[in-house]
Amino acid sequence: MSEVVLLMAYGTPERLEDVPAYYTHIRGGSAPPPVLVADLIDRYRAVGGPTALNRITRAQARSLERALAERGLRVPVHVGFKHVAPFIGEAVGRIAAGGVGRAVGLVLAPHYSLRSIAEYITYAEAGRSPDLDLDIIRSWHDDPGLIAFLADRLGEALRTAGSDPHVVFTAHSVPASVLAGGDPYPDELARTSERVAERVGIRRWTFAYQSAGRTREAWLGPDIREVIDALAREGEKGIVVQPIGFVADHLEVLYDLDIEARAAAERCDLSFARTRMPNADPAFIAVLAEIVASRLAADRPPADRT
Ligand code: FEC
Repeated sequence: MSEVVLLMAYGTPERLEDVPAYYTHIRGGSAPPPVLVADLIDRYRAVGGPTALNRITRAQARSLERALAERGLRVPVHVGFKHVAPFIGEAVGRIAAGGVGRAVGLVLAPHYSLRSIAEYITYAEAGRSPDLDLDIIRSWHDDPGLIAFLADRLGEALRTAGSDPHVVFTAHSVPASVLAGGDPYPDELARTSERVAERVGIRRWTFAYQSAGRTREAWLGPDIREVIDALAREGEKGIVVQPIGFVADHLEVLYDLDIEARAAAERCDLSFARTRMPNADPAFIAVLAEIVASRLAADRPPADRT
């Protein structure tokens, strides 16, 4: 039976002209008010234009394909984006049309939520044909390789950050309504944070959400800006932020952390540093290759059957 890997990521608009269509897709087809579109375009401009996310995802896919080949696994790696072309459903449709028997799917976000990995699964299922075994990894938040990689990156940032900073782990917020369905997202984020903190041997750390949407509903908190204010009040002198929910340099890192959160820290006289993002670093690609290779070698766990 022939097998492929489907690597899925959020996607970014290639040009500023594409921002309205992108934003409309993120909102499930409902066009955002012009004021929100203008605000988003301003954020892209502030980081130098559309981000490199699509390029980074493609580089991660190429490197993953090579890393698998080095392990003797000659498996093509396809890319599908959630909000830009090639969309996930189209990628699955092409895979199915090619007569592939099984596709192992990995979302480039380690934590499961109804508003994150579950949505990727829904998009992928929509493109599936009955003959294709679509085997999507639901979560990799406590993969030992991921924890070791994150711990290395945190150690590196702490060594260069100067005097004994407080560590703030972050991830994208989601609407608080997910909790009613028993969403595992907060617990998975806590688990990753605890394991990384334990491995690095730090005691002073906090988890905060970032990038809550511009909608009326309640979003999970605390927000990183509130946490920064609280840490300053408690007498901390500086922070190192590690965005454990993201694996690439994109808008939510380059704007929400490097511009917005840094400004919040500076207003409180806190020093601000951030860990480097994984992108296509060979050590990170080795983590992905290990996760995918063990899934290719195994039957899917019952919990992941869709
Ligand atoms: O670099 C880039 O251009 C893309 C950056 C980007 C990433 C990302 C990741 C996640 N999101 C998640 C959930 C939501 C929910 C809504 C929402 C809205 C936006 C908007 C932009 C955006 N997201 Fe995103 N997200 C990125 C970009 N996201 C732009 C729209 C404007 C704004 O609110 O800033 C709200 C949808 C709605 O209005 O109904 C919910 C989650 C992740 C992390 C997992 C992942 O990477 O898939 C969860 C990267």
